[in-house]
Amino acid sequence: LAGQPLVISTWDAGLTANPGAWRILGSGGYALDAVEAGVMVTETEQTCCVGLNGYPDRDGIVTLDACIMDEQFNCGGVAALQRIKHPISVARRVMERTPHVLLVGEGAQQFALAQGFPLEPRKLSSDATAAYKEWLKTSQYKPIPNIENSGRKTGPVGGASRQNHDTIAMLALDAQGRICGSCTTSGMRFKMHGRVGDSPLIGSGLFVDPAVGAAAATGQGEEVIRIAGAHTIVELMRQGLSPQAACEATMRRLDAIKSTQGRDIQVAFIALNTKGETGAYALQTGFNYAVSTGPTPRLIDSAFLRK
Ligand code: SD4
Repeated sequence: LAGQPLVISTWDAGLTANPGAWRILGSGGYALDAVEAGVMVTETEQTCCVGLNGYPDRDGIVTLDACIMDEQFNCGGVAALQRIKHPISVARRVMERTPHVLLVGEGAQQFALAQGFPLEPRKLSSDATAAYKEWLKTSQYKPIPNIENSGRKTGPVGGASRQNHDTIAMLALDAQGRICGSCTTSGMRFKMHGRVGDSPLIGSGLFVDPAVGAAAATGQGEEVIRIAGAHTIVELMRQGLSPQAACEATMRRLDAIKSTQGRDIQVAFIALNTKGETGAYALQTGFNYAVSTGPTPRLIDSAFLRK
């Protein structure tokens, strides 16, 4: 008997990404195809900070991180990938066509080219150019919490239509009960060249266990890596916690870490279990996520820890 498909993704990018996934899920398709197609929408968007239109690192270079995981522990990722439009699809090829899980930098690009992905021009979007010029005035690396909040402008380059986040993570349950996940990002804006965040790391930015469920993260990647965020959430669900309770318990653990305490950062989690129950939780106000059980997604404001 076919179950009810569902897709959940981070931020308001989900409003356009979820329908991309739903076109596959709604007609009985495979969750893996859905989470790839869904975030490809975001990777293509002009007005979004995921993919090649994203913000560059401190050297002015856009470097992309992504990973994907299916319902059988197969997984693949790319990190610090340059000039390739769809890192999520390269991540899927790493999973399906190599004996490896993660390719980085030049090697990842070489693999992408060998797989037939076109090399895109080395060029910043006009938004990213303006933001980078502005940043160069002070050259301070300062993660801004909730810059991703769609209600908040990103200063000189902000705009009503711009989706102010740097990552989309997506989890999907298909009609056959298969759960898969994807995550793609341009990473923290103005990061050090070569810096890799949580988003391409299986267990940190994304984790899927077919017997339990899946989880994914967004926000300050270093803090997520420190506690292996997505894997921790899935393990707590294995012990019987709901997706919501597991996201909250993991966030409390993150916030209890000495080096994290008192720092003005944002981290957020989403989770999904095999019953189709969902959860989401953020460290601070400003995080939202999109859930679809049909063609039209619902955007939901997340609960958060620090009041
Ligand atoms: C990173 N987790 O590179 C990503 C950034 C992010 O919304 O999620 N921004 O650390």
